[in-house]
Amino acid sequence: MEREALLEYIRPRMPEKRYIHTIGVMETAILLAEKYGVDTKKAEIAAILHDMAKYEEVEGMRAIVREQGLDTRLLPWGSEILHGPIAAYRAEFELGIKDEAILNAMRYHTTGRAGMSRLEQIIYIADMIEPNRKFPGVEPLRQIAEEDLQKAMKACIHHSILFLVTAELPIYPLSIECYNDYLGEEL
Ligand code: DGI
Ligand code: FE
Ligand code: FE
Ligand code: FE
Repeated sequence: MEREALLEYIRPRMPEKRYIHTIGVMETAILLAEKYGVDTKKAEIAAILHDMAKYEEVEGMRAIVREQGLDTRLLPWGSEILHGPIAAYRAEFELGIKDEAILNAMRYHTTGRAGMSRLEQIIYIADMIEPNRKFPGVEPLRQIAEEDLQKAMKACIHHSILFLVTAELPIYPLSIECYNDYLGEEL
C-alpha cells in the first residue's frame, strides 16, 4: 500500500497531535533505515501504522486478545501496552499486511523484546526520538541513533525502564526481557 492511502487510513483514528507524531516517526524511521541498510518501505509502513490502535476502547482490544489467541499476558494491561499488538492485528486482517517483519515492528514498538530485528529497533527508536518528542534526555538518544543502532536501542530501553521505575509504573515482562537482552551479559 502507498503512503497516502495508509495515512488516510490512520488519520481519522487519532487526534491531530498523534498524527503529527506519526509523521515524525515515519520520517525518522526512513532516515534510520537508509542509514542502517534496512528496507525503507517496510520502515515507512510500520511507522505509519504503529499507533493506529492507540485510541481504541480497551475492552474491545481485550476481546481481540481473547478471540484471536494473542498473548494472554496482555489482558490486565491498558491501551499503552495493548495498542501495539492490536495495531499489528488490524494491519494484518484489515489492511492485508502479511509481512511478519512489519507486523513485529508494530507489535513490539512500545515494549521492545529480546532479540529485536533491526527494523524493530528502528521503529522503537524512531518512536522515541522523532522531532516532536521533547522529554529531558532525548537529545543524547538522537545523537547515539546517528552513530550505532544497537547502542541506541540499549540507551532507549534503559531510558524507558528508568522512567517507568521512577514513576512507579508497572513494567510489562517483554520490556524487562528487552532490557536484559541489551545488557548482553549472562543472566
Ligand atoms: O504510543 P506512544 O506514546 O507513541 O509511545 P509508546 O507506544 O512507546 O509508549 C506508550 C506509553 O507506554 C508511554 O507512556 C510509555 C509506556 N510504556 C512503555 N513500556 C511500558 C510502558 N508502560 C508501562 N506501564 N509498562 C511498560 O513496560
Ligand atoms: Fe505507541
Ligand atoms: Fe516508544
Ligand atoms: Fe508512537
